[in-house]
Amino acid sequence: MLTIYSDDHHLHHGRCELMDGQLMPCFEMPSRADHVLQRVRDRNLGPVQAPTDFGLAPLQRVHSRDYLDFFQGAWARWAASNLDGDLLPYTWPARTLRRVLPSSLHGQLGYYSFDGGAPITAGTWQAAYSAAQVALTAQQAIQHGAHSAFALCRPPGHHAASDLMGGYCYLNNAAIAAQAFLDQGHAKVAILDVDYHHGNGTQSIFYARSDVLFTSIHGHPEAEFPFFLGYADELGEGAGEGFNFNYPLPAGSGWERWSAALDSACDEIERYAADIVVVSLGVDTFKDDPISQFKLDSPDYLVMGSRIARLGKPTLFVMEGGYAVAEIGINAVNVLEGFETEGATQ
Ligand code: SP5
Ligand code: ZN
Repeated sequence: MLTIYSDDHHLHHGRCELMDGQLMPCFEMPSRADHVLQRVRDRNLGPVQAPTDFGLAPLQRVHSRDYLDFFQGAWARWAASNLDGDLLPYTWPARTLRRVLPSSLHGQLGYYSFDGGAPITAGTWQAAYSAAQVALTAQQAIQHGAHSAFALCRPPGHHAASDLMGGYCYLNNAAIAAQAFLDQGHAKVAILDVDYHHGNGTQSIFYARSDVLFTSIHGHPEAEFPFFLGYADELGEGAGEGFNFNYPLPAGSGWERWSAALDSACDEIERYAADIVVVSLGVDTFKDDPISQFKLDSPDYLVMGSRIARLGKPTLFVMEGGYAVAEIGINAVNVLEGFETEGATQ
C-alpha cells in the first residue's frame, strides 16, 4: 500500500492542554506520526511518497473562505503582540451570547473554535495545510486506480467543521478527500470513522447531504468528548436524512462489542452501495490509550482491517487520533496489513 507523508507535521507542536484540572503537555505530538512512519518502513508496507500541492481550492470545497483566511493569518496577528505562548481560545459564543464576529484576535478565535484543544503555533497552518495535501495526494492515487492508499496525516482532522477548529483538528483531511472524490466524478462516498471520539466535524459537514454516508463508532458522547454530538438518533437532515449512522459505545468496550458495531456500519455502507470508502483511522480505541476508555488490543486492528477489506471497495485510510505513542505504529499499520492480507485472499 502506498503511504503519503510530509515532514511538515513537525512544524506543529502545541505546548499544553487542559486535562483533569491541570495543564499537561499536548497528547497530540509530533512523535505520533514519526512512530507510524517508522512502522510503515519496518513492515515494508510499500512506498512512501511526499504530497503534491493541490492548492487551496480543494480545501475551500469543505471549509469557508473566512475560516481559512482567519486560520492562515492568526499566528502573524498573535506574534505581532510579542507574547510567546501558543494561541489558545478562552471564550466561545455559547447559549445566551451572540454569534457575532468580533474584531479582536481572541474574539475571532472563540468564534472559529469549539474547545481549547487546538493550539495555534507558528507552524500550525503549514502543518495542517500539508496534512490536507497528504490526504488529497492519497486520494489522487486511488482516483488513478490504486485499490487503497494511506494518508499519514498530522494534525488530525475529523473534529474540524466547515468553520470550526477543535479536538486537535484544524482542517478536515478526510472530508476534503471525500469531497475531492465527488468533484472528480464519484457519486457516493462512505466515511467510516473508527477513531475513539465521534467525528463531529465530518458529520456536520455532510449532515444534510446524501452523496456522503457518514458512519462513526465512538465513546458515548453522554460520557465522552465531544459530548455535544455523536448520539444514535442523529440520522441526517433534509436530503441527508438516512445517511448518518452513529454507534456510541460505553466505556470499557472491547473487541466483541466494538466489532459488532463495525459489522453494523459495514452493513450500512454495503446498503448504500458506496463507490469509495474513506476510513478516518484513529487508534485511540487501544486499551492503553492515555485519554480513552476502550479495550482494543493490537491484534484486533488486523481483524479490523480485514473486515474493512471485505467491503471490496477502493479505500482511503486517513490518520486521525491515537495517543499511546509507543504502540500507535503497530496498531495503525496492523489495520493496513489486515486490509492487504484480506484483499490478497479475495
Ligand atoms: C483527533 C482526536 O482524537 N481528538 C481527541 C480530542 C480529545 N480532547 C479531549 C480530551 C479529554 C480527555 N479527558 C480524559 C480524562 C481522563 N481522566
Ligand atoms: Zn480521537
